[in-house]
Amino acid sequence: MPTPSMEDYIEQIYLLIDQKGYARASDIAERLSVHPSSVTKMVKKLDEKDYLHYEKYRGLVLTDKGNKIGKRLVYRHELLEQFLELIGVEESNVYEEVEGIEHHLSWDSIFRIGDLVEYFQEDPDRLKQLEAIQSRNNNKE
Ligand SMILES: [Mn+2]
Repeated sequence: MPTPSMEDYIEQIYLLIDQKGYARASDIAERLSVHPSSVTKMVKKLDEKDYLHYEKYRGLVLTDKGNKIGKRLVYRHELLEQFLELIGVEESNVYEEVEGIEHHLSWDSIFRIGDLVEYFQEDPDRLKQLEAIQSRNNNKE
């Protein structure tokens, strides 16, 4: 199991390769707001654990194992964003909040939240009922 910090790196490397076709150390450093030397260190660690390797012309390449986990981490992040937005969390806070909680939930909880998102998406009336409760509670605050 990757540590939370390893998860952040795998997630960003997966996204960079998906979006740009490659993941440069400087891009990874920027996205994670870390020093490039930290990236070098972590890349070495991820290589040792067989999540990725470095190829001369392609740069960083995720292994099958790294790719599989990367995909799941991106799904988890996107699901949690969707969930917080759905329940009405202030949009400008959503990204940071997800970064804070994503590593601390079990996959069981993630999939159960997935069920709940589906529950609300399946029938817009359910969301209206939730919104009615929220405006009632807001009036009390
Ligand atoms: Mn994330």
